[in-house]
Amino acid sequence: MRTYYSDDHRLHHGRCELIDGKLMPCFEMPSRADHVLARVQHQQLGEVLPPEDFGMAPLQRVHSEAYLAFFKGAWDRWATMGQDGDLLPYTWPARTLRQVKPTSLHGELGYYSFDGGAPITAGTWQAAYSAAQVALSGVADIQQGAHSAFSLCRPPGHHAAAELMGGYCYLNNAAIAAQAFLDQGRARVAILDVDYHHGNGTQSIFYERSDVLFASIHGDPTAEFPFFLGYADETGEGAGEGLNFNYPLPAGSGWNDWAAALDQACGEIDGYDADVVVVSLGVDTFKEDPISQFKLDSPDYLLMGERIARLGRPTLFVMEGGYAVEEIGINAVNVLEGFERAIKEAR
Ligand code: Q9C
Ligand code: ZN
Repeated sequence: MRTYYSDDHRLHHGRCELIDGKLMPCFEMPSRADHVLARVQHQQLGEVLPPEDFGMAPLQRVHSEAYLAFFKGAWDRWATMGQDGDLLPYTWPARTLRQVKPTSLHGELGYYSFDGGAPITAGTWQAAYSAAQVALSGVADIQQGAHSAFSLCRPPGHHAAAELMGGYCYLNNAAIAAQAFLDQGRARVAILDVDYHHGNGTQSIFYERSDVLFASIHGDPTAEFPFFLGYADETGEGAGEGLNFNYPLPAGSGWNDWAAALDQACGEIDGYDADVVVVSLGVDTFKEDPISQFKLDSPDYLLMGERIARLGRPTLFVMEGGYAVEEIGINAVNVLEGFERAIKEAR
């Protein structure tokens, strides 16, 4: 399969995040994408191509114009204030507070974010914009007949909602891709989110929709980020009722428990008869991941890819999390190699 990748991801390099009461270097760093790209090339997965530019319209199908304009312009406002450090929010409209949009930079930033984990730097907009184009280029490849494609997006996207950044995410690459598939004539899209963290942004975007099924396997939100979404009783609403599937698993879960949840999710995708599958491919389920609590090992990712292949549907893989930087390439590409191996064996 072909890989889509842009060097623009390097333009986003946050300095630090708050972990256990300390400011630590950001886990979501440029070398993550470098390791994945190096592994794609080493394993000769297929061609590596730069994204095409599909412009703002497909982003506006998922995110509001006001949110996009705020994100695009935030750094210049910050720089105009004489600042050059990372722009980070520190106040949010939580319970008892009003959902008003203030006019000051930090007021607006609090309004448009849900945590302090998504720093805006000078190049964050361009990096996130290009990551969305990387996702859209994978869509175009599949629309032109490819059975699968890999969008090596960075920064990741699945925590970003229509008008919220957070959890290292700004633009929801997988949601933008899913919406593009629908806009280009597909009727039913399934998003399978295998990142360790619940894809709260993606879930919220499609929660009341019947044209997108969302299934996510993740750390139990009673104990894990993002804490406030991702419970098993969130099944969708309105037209989307019965099309949202959360599989929260406890800390320490290994491949057997994880694979049982994957089987269930795949059963739902088969029942829905999705025209295309978008995989939010986070590999922070790895046993050595520094911020996660699952116990998957590198060979398990081959099996993950094989199981996804058995859905027998066109599949776009969109890179999300994974912070064990040395192994992220092996693990992510193992999913793709397992997928391709199963496709070849089925032929
Ligand atoms: N003590 C993605 O994987 N906070 N985002 C972790 C650990 C945020 C993860 C704090 C984790 C966000 C795309
Ligand atoms: Zn994650």
